[in-house]
Amino acid sequence: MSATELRTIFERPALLADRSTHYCPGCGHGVVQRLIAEVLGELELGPRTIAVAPVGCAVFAYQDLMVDFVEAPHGRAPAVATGIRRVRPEAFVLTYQGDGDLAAIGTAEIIHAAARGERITAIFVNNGVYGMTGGQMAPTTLLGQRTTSTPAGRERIGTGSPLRMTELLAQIPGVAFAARGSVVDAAAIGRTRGYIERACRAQLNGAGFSIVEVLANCPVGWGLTPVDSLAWLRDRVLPEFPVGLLADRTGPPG
Ligand SMILES: Cc1ncc(C[n+]2csc(CCOP(=O)(O)OP(=O)(O)O)c2C)c(N)n1
Repeated sequence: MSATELRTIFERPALLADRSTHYCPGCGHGVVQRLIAEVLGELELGPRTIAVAPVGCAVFAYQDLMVDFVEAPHGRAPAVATGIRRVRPEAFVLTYQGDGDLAAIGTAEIIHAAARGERITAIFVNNGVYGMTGGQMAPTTLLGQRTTSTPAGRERIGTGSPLRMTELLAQIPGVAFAARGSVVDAAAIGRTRGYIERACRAQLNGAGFSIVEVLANCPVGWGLTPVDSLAWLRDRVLPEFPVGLLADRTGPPG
């Protein structure tokens, strides 16, 4: 290649909106949304995708991803996605929720959608706090973690322990695929992309409910710089929420 020849090595995925991000500097949501845009594009699912957005910072998926969206506040995304899937069987149905929305406000909806084996794909961004409303404690907040509603650190007595939602879901027979990844570094982001692709394929194959939890950083909600928030994610969050495959029932019945 001569010195004047240029080669494209990095592009914005076609399904990611060409606009400035709404997110705070260093926020993990944008990375997750880029991965979704890449996978939906690769699988040529853009035109037939109907996604469901939640409350919280996660809601901005509806303006960042160039697919059709329905807004379902307060944890009801899996219920709304169920309705969409049933009246539009040809659609590819995706939900995008934060941990306050999925693991607190909408616990019943996600568990029963999984129990019914709904053929929907859930992307669950776990940043350990209620980001949009000011960094309050979520069910996923670590013990000892300071939040605006636990200023002395979360204590087991009174507020319980971090809830491993995806492990809970993984043991339900209707769950075809469940995995947890993170955005802590480039290698982890690559693995998370692979999980999102496998979860989408599980729906395409009619295997059942699929979910990918993504451990993400919330620098503002955690009161840390973006760099320090990634160190916290690596050193504190990952040991409490092990990444990896949690369930794969996509193969032929044994
Ligand atoms: C009935 C009701 N309860 C609470 C809220 C406030 N609220 C807005 S977003 C949100 C949760 C956000 O947390 P999370 O799902 O973790 O998403 P993140 O912002 O961290 O992405 C809450 C409780 C509301 N708008 N209405």
